[in-house]
Amino acid sequence: MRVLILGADGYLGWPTCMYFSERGHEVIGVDNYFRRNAAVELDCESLTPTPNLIQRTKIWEEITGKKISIHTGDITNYEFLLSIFKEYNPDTVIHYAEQPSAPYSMINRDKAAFTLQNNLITTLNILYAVKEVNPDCHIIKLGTMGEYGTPNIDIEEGWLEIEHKNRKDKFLFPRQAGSLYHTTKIQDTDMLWFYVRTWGLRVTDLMQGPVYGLSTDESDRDPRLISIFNYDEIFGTVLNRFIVQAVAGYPLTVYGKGNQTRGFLNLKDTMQCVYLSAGQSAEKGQLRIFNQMTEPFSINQLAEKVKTIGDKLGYSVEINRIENPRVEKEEHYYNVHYTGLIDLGLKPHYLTDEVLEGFFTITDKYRDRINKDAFFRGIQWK
Ligand code: USQ
Repeated sequence: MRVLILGADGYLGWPTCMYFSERGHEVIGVDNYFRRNAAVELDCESLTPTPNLIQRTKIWEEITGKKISIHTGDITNYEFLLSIFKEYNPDTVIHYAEQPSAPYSMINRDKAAFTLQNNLITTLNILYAVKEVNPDCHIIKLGTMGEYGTPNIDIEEGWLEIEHKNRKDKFLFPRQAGSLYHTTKIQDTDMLWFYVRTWGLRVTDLMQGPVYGLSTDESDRDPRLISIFNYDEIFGTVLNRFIVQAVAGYPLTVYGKGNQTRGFLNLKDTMQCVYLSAGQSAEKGQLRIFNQMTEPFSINQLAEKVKTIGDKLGYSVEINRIENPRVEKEEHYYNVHYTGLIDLGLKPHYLTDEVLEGFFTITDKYRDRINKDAFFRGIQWK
């Protein structure tokens, strides 16, 4: 495959570049360094020191002999994106190039507008470039489990069959987001579905839950290959934050009652899911949706797990229930169907005690870089 990875510098983007390259595919990575720059602006930089993409691809080539092509630029610029499509004519494009943070989208009007503009225009540009250069190119798009919200019914895998006045039809599962960021993902899904129906494109939309972890088989070869890893309130996901908080001796920040439940997955499983989706493409004219998670946990369950393992390893972990800065249900029904990726061949890495211990060990190596001021500033939804 010739794979174009948009958002190649990110937490998921760079490990995905290595994952495909390692398996013999031609990889082209593109990024505009939005996240790095935003993290500098907001004083919440990565726990891990990460060379830029050009430097990282050199290290990757040194170690493996494999090349990854890198282009720096913004894909909201259609001419730039089109030139990349024309130069490489990819079989698969993986779209990670979005503003990925719910809290970021809630900081103020400008950040909300940026999120809307960036996320929707990048998706639109990809659809147009695919149509113009090669309508057969498979689009893999990172959506989010947060598109569904927390409805009081089972969450199906993307679609819902509805019977109404003795007639039946299948629709996108009802979506109701909990942040403006999540709303843009719903809008993306709707846009993808429109162009799939209209232009007959092939699209896989991955409804991914919060990802955790710092280690992949590729990055474990050399610390310089490790991914960007945020643990701050804005760009860090909850379990990643809890581990760094535990290492720093900072009480775990459980928001509200802590009974919010989400579907989690290991970084290694994101790699597998995207790779399996690429290898077994959606059909022409199909919007294929997978729920990309491997285990549900409540925030309290995660905090307890981190405390148990952290205490065992000699950290003294405290749990602090703080007033929830977000507007979300803190107690709700949550039963998600997620068999599609297992059917494609996913072999999950579950959150065992060993996995958590390994996570503590690798995080501890970077403890001197922890900026405690980044843990909590209280970005309010209201
Ligand atoms: N939470 C805490 N304490 C914290 C941080 C978060 O209790 O210190 C709670 C939140 O209130 C929320 C849950 O943990 O109920 C998940 O929060 P999160 O920050 O880990 O995840 P979220 O903001 O929803 O976004 C992350 C990714 C996003 C992805 C999404 C999947 O940043 O890109 O789309 O996870 S999902 O959560 O399923 O929508």
